[in-house]
Amino acid sequence: MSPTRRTTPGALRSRALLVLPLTAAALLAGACAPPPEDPPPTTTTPPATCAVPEAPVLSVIDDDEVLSFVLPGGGVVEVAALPASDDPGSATFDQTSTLALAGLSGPTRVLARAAASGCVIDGIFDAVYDVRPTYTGRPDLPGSTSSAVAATNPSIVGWATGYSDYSPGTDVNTGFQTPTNAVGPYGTDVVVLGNSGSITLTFAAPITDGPGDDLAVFENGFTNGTAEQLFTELAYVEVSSNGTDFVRFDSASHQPTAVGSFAFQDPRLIGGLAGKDPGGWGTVFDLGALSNQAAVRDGTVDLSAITHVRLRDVVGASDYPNVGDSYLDSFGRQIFDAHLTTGSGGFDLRAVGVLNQAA
Ligand SMILES: [Ca+2]
Ligand SMILES: [Ca+2]
Repeated sequence: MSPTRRTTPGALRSRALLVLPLTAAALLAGACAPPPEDPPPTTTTPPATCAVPEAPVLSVIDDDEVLSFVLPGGGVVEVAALPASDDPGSATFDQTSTLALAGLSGPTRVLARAAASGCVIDGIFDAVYDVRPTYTGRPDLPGSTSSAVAATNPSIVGWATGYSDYSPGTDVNTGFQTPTNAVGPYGTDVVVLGNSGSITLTFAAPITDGPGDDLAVFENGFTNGTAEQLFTELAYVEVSSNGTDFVRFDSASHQPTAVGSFAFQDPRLIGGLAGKDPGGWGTVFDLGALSNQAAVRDGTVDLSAITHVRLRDVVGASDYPNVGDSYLDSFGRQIFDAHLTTGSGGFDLRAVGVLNQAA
C-alpha cells in the first residue's frame, strides 16, 4: 500500500509521488497499517548475575608479582587491597585490571568485583595473600620462615590411601615406576613421574579446607651446603572431589634461565609447585587458595571433600618431550627446573600427607 513501493507504470509517471517527503510517506503508510492489537503481557526479566573476576592466588606470594584480573566475558573490574585483619567493609575499590603487590607486606586481603552495570553482584573475588619479599626458602636453614612440614610433624593426620592413575612420562626406568611407593606414610622410596608424567593419589578420608594448610607433598630434592640452593624437579598440584574434575593450584617461577641437568636452583624463586622443598620436607598447600576458581564457585569441586590429588610433572624446558610443549606458571612465565634428567627423569614423589581431614 505504500506509495513509494508502487511500481506500476502509472506511479512511475507520477514522479512527485515517488519523492514524497519521508514524513508524508510515513503518514500514508500509517494509514494502511493494521489496527493496534492489545499490548503483550508485561514480563520482568531478572537482571543477569555479574561475572566474578579471576586472578592467580598463592597463599605466600612474592611482592614483585603483579596480579592481573580477568572478568569472564569482559568488562571493567574494581579492585581493593587492605590488611587481612581489617574489616572488608572498609575496602576502597579502584577501577583497574592489575594490582602490583610492591609496597604491600604480610597478610593482605584482595577483593575484586565487576564494575556492575545492568547485572547483579552475586559473588566477588576474595583472597588473602601473605605478601613477602620472596617465595619461601629452605625450611631446614636457621631462621627459615617456610611453613613446609617435616615428615615427622604430628600435624600430619593422614596419608594417601591409594592411587587411581599413573601415567609415566619419558626418561624413567621401569624400576622407578611403582606407584604404591607414594601410598601410605612418608618413606624414602619414590615413584618417578618421568618427564611430563602424572599420578593421581586417592584419600579414603577426604582432605578438607580447614585452618591454614591442608596437604603436604614430599619430593626428594637435595640441598647444597647452607646455600639457598636445591636440586629439584617440580610438579603442578591439582585436586578433585569426584576424580574427574580437577582444579590446579596457582604457581610462580622467577627462575630466569634454563637449569641444567642435575643442577641447583634457588627455591625462593618458586611458589605453588610441589618439589620446591628438600627431601624430608613437605611443600604445603591451602585448599582455601582455590576458593575463587570457577569450578569451586559452581560446586564442581568441593573443597570440603577432596578425594584425589594429582601431580603433573613440570618438564622445565619447552618443546620436550613434544614440540609445542610448554610449562608456564600462572603469570605466563616459563617454569625452568633441572633438565634433562634421565633414568629417574621428572618429579620423584615420596608421599602426600594430610593436614586437615574431613571428620
Ligand atoms: Ca585450608
Ligand atoms: Ca627425578
